[in-house]
Amino acid sequence: MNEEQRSHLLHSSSLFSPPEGVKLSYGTAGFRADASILRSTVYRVGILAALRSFKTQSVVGLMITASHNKVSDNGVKIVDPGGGMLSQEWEPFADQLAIAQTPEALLSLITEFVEKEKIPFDGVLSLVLLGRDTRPSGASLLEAAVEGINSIFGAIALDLGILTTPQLHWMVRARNKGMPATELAYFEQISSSFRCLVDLIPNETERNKTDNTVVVDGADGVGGEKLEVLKSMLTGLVIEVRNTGKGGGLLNDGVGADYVQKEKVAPRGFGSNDVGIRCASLDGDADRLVYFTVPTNSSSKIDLVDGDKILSLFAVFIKEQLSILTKEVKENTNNNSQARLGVVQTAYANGSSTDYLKQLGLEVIFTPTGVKHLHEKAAQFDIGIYFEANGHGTILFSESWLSWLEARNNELSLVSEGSEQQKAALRLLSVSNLINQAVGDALSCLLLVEAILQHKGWSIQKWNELYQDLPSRQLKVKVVDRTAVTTTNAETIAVSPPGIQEAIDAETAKYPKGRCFIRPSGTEDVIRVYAEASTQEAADSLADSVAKIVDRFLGFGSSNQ
Ligand code: G16
Repeated sequence: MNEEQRSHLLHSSSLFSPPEGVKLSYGTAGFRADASILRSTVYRVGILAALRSFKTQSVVGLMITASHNKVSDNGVKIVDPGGGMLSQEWEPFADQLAIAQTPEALLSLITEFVEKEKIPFDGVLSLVLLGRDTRPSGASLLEAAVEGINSIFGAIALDLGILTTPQLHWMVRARNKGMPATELAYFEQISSSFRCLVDLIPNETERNKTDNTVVVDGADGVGGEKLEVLKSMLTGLVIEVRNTGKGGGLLNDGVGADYVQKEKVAPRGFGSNDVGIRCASLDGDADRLVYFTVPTNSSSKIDLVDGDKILSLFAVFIKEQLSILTKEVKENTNNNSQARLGVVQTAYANGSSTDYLKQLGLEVIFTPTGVKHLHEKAAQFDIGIYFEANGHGTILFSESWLSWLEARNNELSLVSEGSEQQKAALRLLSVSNLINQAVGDALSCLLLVEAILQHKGWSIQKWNELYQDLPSRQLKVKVVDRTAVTTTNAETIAVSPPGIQEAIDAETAKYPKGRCFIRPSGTEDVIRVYAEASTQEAADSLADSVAKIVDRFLGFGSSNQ
């Protein structure tokens, strides 16, 4: 970096001093905190994004969102060139940048890092695509990000306005692949692949068995707004969107996938008129999706169809199509096309879902919470399906297997156009175009769920009967310092503070089919507690007792759930 660049950086960063006494870190999905303290962090992430683009000589993304968190929070994260999360190798640098106290300290960190990483500046382009959700704090934080990007000479910031998080991930990936990367291209791709899947449904009788209406809770966020646009491009599906954000409702307040999944109650705007209807809920930035039905008895909990069930539905469908395809391949050619299909879950996955997936003969892998971990593992399969119970997930197809599939489809269209095998190949190709290959995406997952239900002629009730969830309960506990809890074994064992895991084990042993773990949240200042047991009362009681243990070891003296 030359002298002019250094003094430009010093001047620019002097306008964005970090808040005193706050130490933020690049958590499960970037930096998140109360929006009022985020300007300096977002500015610095702007710098980081510009450097990442120079380093990779590709387009990267910067998203301003706090997704499921309350409306007064906000956050920022980087999208890597492939469309996934920022490489974890760069996270420690992000943490250091965020806490540098003075412009000089910041400059010295950047200079050192640029040298260490051998980041080229001359003659290469740096382009950062920016998006934000509908939070009121988004516009001013976006300005801070642009300032950060502009503080690095040669870096260009391109503001794409209000987007869902998965749309930005999709656009970054598309742009780097030389494909059209506009919002319209996104809508066209997912709506046309949905149409292909519906056109390939075996016969009219099957199709007509499923009611083609779904009612969607938009969490009063960006997802509802975008779904209104998408639905006008669809045929064969009727979508009613509620909580679109236009009726004065507050983002994520008694609405949204996180609320519905954790509390197991219907969101605002859903009630006795909706009993038995297929309903779905998006989260604040539309990267999560869960389904539910409203029960007859207004005081009881909803029937939740969570991320594990979405994963199972996808797995059943993909496996079915693969077996049609590979049966034919084995009979007629020597080509060994057996795709390696695997699934990835986290410790939050309901035990029954894991049993079910294993019974299907699938390889199941566990990772810590956070799409960045699941995505990495899923990418090791030819077809990798990953989902968190909270509804965040997608299906990844390897480039090499997709090339084989495309070639196979071309062959089949010459020798047996319209055969069952060719239809299976076309369905799998359509799934790969519909489902977001960059990150979990509620809108594309919604369309895939709807296409599969129509294909199978299943109601939501039939889908929900794939297996029966073990009763579970999740709680949050406020503690003095959540970093005091560290975990191992995909977050199922607490390593510190000493003695806490033994106390949890002793409590869990009292409950038939009991399972319980704790972990520090990477998006909220809390410890999360997850408990599973043979009855709902037992799961509630186990979660309560363990929350008290957490409070005893780390809390303020009284459980705050
Ligand atoms: C983010 C991550 C998810 C994670 C969730 C909760 O979701 O993308 O992978 O499950 O946070 O994380 P934690 O339990 O660490 O707070 P979102 O929808 O908020 O972006």
